[in-house]
Amino acid sequence: MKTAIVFGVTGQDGSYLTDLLISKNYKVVGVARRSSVDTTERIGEHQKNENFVLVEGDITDGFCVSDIINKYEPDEVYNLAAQSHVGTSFKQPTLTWDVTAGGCLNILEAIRVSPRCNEIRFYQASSSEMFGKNFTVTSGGKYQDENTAFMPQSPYAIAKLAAHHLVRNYRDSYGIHASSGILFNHESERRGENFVTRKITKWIGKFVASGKDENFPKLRLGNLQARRDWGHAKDYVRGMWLMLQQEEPDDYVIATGETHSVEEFLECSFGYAGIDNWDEYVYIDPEFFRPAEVDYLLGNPTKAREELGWEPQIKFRRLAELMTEADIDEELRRSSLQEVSDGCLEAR
Ligand code: NAP
Ligand code: F7E
Repeated sequence: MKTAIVFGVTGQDGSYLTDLLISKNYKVVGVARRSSVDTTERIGEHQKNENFVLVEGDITDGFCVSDIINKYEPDEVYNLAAQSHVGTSFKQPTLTWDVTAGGCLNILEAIRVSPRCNEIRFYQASSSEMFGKNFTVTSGGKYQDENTAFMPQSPYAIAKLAAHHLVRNYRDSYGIHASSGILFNHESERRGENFVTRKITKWIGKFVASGKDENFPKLRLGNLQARRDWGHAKDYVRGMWLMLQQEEPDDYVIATGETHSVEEFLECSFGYAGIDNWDEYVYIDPEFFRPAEVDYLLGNPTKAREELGWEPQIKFRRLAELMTEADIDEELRRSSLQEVSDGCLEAR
């Protein structure tokens, strides 16, 4: 049985990767930082599984990272932990740097000094945000791939780029089997609620559960013109695993090859909920504009398709529908539970 350590196990990707690894009969050691509240909702079902171990750890603490790697003797290590919100990175740049760049360095160092250095395969969660304002232009259009130059636009993207270069440097310098997945935006029913797609579908769920109350507070958003290449997280964690099954480590773009604006996501998700006039429910709030924006992302995943055999199963429209449906169901369930509990209180 193979052992995998997943840093960032409580996050969106950590939970889907754990689903995948457990289904492939791995022992999974999930690392979660200490919190005053329970953060394990997304991995709840695995906690009873004998092949899953949850350990406390913070990637900014190098000794802690080293201890975990030495204790569990992993075959594979996935670094999904990060301060992953781009907007937040402008407000907390130092923390973002320490976690997102420094954390990756701590893991690489722990692997380098480990007696099992040559047996461990490492995955780093790199990001399309590293391309920032850059794209490659050909007769076929403009896109980003593994050869596009980086021009990061936020403290988050700069920290990710530092980590990306560290991975390449440790691979070249010490022969570590370390790969970076340059993943474009991927979302899901488990996406954090302050990323734009989930913020929209969560609002729709609550609005529908309110009975489409005309006094319901508007959805406050920033730049609706930004374009992203959005896929489903479940597909993307398969790409991570495939990278570590290759004989040689390398970097790969994982994307759907389609680009859509935030406005198109609004049209699609509101439309799915039977609301055609989405613009009447949205308030443009300067609070949600960023000091610097990434306007256009469109990934070219040819290398991943040809070398890993990776293909996305879920694309933009289906993604928006799945997320909207899940949030409507969840909010209707919550409000009916609330009605039952209110009824019980009244009956007392
Ligand atoms: P996420 O939901 O924000 O999860 C981030 C995880 O990192 C959470 O488990 C979080 O723990 C953990 N974490 C934060 N600081 C930590 C620390 N100091 N020590 C240990 N753990 C810490 O992000 P995601 O969407 O799953 O993304 C996974 C990774 O891929 C991240 O590195 C992200 O930057 C990168 N990425 C994401 C996308 C995307 O579109 N989703 C695209 C490209 C790259 P808590 O639960 O305690 O907060
Ligand atoms: O923003 C615009 C915003 O925060 C998408 C992370 O997973 O993917 C993610 O980063 C776009 C931006 O994702 C709101 O300005 C408008 O143009 O959902 P987001 P992101 O910044 O693309 C990359 C690949 C990662 O690596 C990151 O970890 O939507 N937008 N109005 C808004 N964004 C937010 N969050 N909230 C708004 O109200």
